[in-house]
Amino acid sequence: MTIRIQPTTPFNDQKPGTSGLRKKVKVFQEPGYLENFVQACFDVVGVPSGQTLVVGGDGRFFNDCAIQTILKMAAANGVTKVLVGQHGILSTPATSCVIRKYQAMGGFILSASHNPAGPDEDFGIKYNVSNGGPAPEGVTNAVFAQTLAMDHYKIVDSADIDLSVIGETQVGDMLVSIIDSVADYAELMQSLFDFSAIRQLLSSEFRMVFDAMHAVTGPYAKVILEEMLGAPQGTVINGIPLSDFGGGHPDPNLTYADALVEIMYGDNAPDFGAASDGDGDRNMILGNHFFVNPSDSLALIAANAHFVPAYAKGLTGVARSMPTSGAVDRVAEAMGIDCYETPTGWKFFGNLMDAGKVVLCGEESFGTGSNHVREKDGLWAVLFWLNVLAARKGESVESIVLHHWQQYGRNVYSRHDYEGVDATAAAQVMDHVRSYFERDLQMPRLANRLVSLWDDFAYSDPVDGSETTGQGLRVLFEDGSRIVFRLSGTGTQGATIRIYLESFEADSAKHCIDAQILLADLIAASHEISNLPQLTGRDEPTVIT
Ligand code: VG1
Ligand code: CO
Repeated sequence: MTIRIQPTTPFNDQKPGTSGLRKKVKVFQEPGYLENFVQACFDVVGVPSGQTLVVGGDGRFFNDCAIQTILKMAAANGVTKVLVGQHGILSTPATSCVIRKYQAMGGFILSASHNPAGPDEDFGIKYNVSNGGPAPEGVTNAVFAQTLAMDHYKIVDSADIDLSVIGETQVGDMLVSIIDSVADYAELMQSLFDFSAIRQLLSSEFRMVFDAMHAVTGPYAKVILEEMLGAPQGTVINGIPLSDFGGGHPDPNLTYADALVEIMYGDNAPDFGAASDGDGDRNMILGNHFFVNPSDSLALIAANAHFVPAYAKGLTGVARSMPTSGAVDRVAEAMGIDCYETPTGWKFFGNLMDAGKVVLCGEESFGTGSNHVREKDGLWAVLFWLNVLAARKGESVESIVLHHWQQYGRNVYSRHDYEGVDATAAAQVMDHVRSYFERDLQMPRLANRLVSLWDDFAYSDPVDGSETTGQGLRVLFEDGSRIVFRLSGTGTQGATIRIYLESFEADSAKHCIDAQILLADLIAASHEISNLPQLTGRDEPTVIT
């Protein structure tokens, strides 16, 4: 095996965002761009001998090319063995599962999640560490520093391998094992949930539909829902992964999963609908004419965990990202368990799970998961809901949510996204919020409420003590309501402003009222303190959740 030391020059824009490095495909296709980042990861994590690496992705355009390059670089960097999903396919949670099961040193996930795919769209790469979770900030910061100092990368000159055939082959001196993309993950799911109860539910009158949005979850959902659990053929729609996701935007929300929304809000709608995103870590849960807000879904999952075999023995604790509503906090309080509040992004949950402090985690952005892996997990959430629906025989999704609100009260919640905003205008919006509060120390009244605190959210990791700052501007009101402003860290074009709005409603007579109506005064206040409409020229959000 001849290792080639290829001279290179640094790129100055390889700082990983909320979830890895995401850029246009065209950027990743520039000579050395992918290679520099991969080499920086190897340089930072080191490659002790005898180690296994996992590589897979969501099947988007450039997935297979990138895998061939990574394999040649892994061989040159001394990796002993690589596990690759067949056709280069591994969902994000499946990659996490495989890293853990085979005690790999870590893995590369090739995905830009729900960002559109294709030659002119987005690509992404993320390194996950040996616990199966995204590299923590200490590692991603070190990788970024390393990218700024790159002068060479290592690669072997060998032919591309066939990713379509399960079995073993070699790249240089390194063994490559092409594995079934679904099997390990499906086995893990079977070990967590009551499959026979779900099978019974799916063979009854109960009807469901799962929208894989032409992204990675198609093969997983077909095997698990249709083959293992006996759901009728056709339960999984848009189930074939396409390199451009069929031209769609596989973000499971009310705007982009419009085909599913139409079915679930149409005549003769099924009892249960769900969708996942590009890389399979997000989920949207719908009932017949009913949308489950992801923050509520996390709270419901926690409150109903005793119905699910793997969680029946109780939860040590739960965690949510800061912008996620406090609905799960109320469940944790009632259960007498700890609830942690972290910055946005799954990398902050890993330490808490490894330390045994939390079992369930969630984000308002359609992400829920548990310590079964170290990523959020879309199909896991769907199976959780199915297990709960099977256990609470005959109850609809809507009635389960309404009963939950009756018991705990409702954390009325919404997120407004302004996508593709000019980056300078987005920065001005954030500055406007800061200066609104900085101009006098007296806490103002807004939306007929007294502001009790405003800050830029900072987090001190309770396990390793690491500090993270600048995670979103929070305006907290005395009555528990909140407005949060954050700039997205996953986009590739301009900026996305996220405004998160929350208030608490104890009165069940008001629980059926639309969140946008209940939050109208906070929405108006958010515009007043940010001057967003004037600064961005937008009067409507791109996406409302
Ligand atoms: C978004 C979500 C965040 C999530 C991240 C990665 O980040 O808000 O909750 O963890 O995407 O999810 P941002 O910085 O754009 O708000 V995924 O499914 O893109 O891997
Ligand atoms: Co995703």
